Amino acid sequence: MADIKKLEQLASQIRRDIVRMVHAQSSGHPGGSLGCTDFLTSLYFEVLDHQPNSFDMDGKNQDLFFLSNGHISPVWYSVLARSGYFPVKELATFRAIDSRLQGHPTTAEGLPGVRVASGSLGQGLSVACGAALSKKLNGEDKLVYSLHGDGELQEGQIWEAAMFAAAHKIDNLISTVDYNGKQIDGPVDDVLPLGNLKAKWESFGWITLEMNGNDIPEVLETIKKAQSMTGQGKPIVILMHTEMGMGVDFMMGTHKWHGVAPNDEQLEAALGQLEETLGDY
Ligand SMILES: Cc1ncc(C[n+]2csc(CCOP(=O)(O)OP(=O)(O)O)c2C)c(N)n1
Ligand SMILES: [Mg+2]
Repeated sequence: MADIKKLEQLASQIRRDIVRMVHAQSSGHPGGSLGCTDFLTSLYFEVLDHQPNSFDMDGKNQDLFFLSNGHISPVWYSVLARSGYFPVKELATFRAIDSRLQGHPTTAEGLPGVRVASGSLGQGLSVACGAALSKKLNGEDKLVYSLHGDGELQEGQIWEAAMFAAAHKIDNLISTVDYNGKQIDGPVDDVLPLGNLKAKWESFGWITLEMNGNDIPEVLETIKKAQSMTGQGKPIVILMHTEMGMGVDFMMGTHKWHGVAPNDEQLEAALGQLEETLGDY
């Protein structure tokens, strides 16, 4: 039985980390990070069968996660650190020269938890398909998870990978779309509409679920449902409705905080809305 209160406290601390990291370097992406905090907290602290203290690139006999929308690195780095992949105090080096915590994750720095570079949108689903297929070929029963932005779905490579996954019956893969309706330049519907996204994924041969990504109990319940549907010959995608900037009132309801850092006053205002539960780094 998941301790929801504990996960919510973790999420509050992780949101503090996000705004503090981005503020400290005056650069980074708070909007999508705050929107995906509840999902990534649930995934890393409750769902994944993983070994944070003995990281290796292969991740054999572990569940794997691939972040495809790499610009939301602040939330991922905080979740990785706080789940034990590397020291929490290293979050203070976010985006610094020679840091292991580059603006967009790369493997060159050797940061535990990162198995592929991301930030160039569209590539992560192909990577997740390859990893999931390898697990099947190796006879492993572990699962592969991936996260994608909704704006990211405008990349053609996503749909090549979607076709590939269905054709090869990759049924140990649970992908999630951060369906916040927003991207760097404005509403997704204004930039390049996705149409009926559920129908689109289903027509590509995927089992398609939906959830409110800012409701931890619903996230856990939906992932559990997705897990129960693995092994049925089809890949699974969860359309996750989120609010960009969730948790900080002036960052919500707009795409403007996709990649903008708060100034000193805005940081104070943001921190005033996010309880410090585990101690700041
Ligand atoms: C291949 C590629 N093209 C363009 C960009 C620039 N870019 C960075 S984030 C972004 C918007 C992505 O929107 P979405 O996936 O919805 O992320 P959100 O704004 O919701 O965090 C774009 C176009 C990129 N990183 N990679
Ligand atoms: Mg988006």
